[in-house]
Amino acid sequence: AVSLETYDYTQYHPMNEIYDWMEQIGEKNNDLVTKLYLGSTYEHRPIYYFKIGWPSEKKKKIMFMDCGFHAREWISVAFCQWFIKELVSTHNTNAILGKVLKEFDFYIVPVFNIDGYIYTWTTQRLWRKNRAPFENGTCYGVDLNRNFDAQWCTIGASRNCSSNTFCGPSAESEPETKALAGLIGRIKSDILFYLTMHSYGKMILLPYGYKDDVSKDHELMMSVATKANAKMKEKHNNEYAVGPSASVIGYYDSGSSGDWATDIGIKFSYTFELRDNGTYGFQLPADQIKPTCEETTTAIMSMVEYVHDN
Ligand code: ING
Ligand code: ZN
Repeated sequence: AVSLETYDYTQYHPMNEIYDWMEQIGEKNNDLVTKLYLGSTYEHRPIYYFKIGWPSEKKKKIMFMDCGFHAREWISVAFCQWFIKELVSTHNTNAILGKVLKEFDFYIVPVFNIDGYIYTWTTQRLWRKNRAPFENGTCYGVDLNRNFDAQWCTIGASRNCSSNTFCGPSAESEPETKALAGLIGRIKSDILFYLTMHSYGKMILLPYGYKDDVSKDHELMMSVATKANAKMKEKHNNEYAVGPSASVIGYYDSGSSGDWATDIGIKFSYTFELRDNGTYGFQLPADQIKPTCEETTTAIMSMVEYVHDN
């Protein structure tokens, strides 16, 4: 078993270590952190999320964040762990964070696609989808970021189960999708931010992916993201591309969680594509975990602060 005191946030970790870590970080910080059950994966593993924030009389806003949608995007999983570590270890020394945790609850899913993540450690490093079998076990996996009920499978997704963008047999067909959409749907009126962390490409993507239209809060969303990007640049002189998904990526995608979150009324829905630009791609070297997580933390805290102050 891993120990929280010596847990190395600058390395990638296999799922059994992350499960250990989740258990300990919840127990050791139980005044601030609650570990909760989200649901089960296709292969019956538990998916957990963390609720992080101080108890309050007032109604709190929620910043919802998920990592590890896509199995091979290891930096995303490393980021959620880093971010949780930052929240629990710096709230005493960081005055802004102390304030933020009184008004916001962070809901964080550190590893969403657990079956896929394990598969990238044991069998195939570049696996993307979940591990549900189709057509008598001749092909595997639904792209969980094409399985949401947002113009499901109309564009930029495939009906072929061997495709990397297989949308599944129906919207929310997968237990992972159903669990996440269920939780978000129940608390959506309190969610101010929905952030979904992917890699790679160095982008902050705004709605929409399935059409050229933008969110009704587009101007505000752009200024929040542009400010966050500028703050991020101060950290390691790294900049991301900011803009609507369809125009920044250059193609359409349907059924993504970011579009779905926008369609159910969540105001600030951003899809992050973390480092890098393709030099290492999904296999980002471990020595970039620290700078990537530092700059991304800066960006996200800037977003919360902006909304907090304005
Ligand atoms: N990229 C995203 C993907 O799901 C994306 C890009 C963003 C698509 C937003 C649709 C909406 O394909 C990665 N790296 O997974
Ligand atoms: Zn992804």
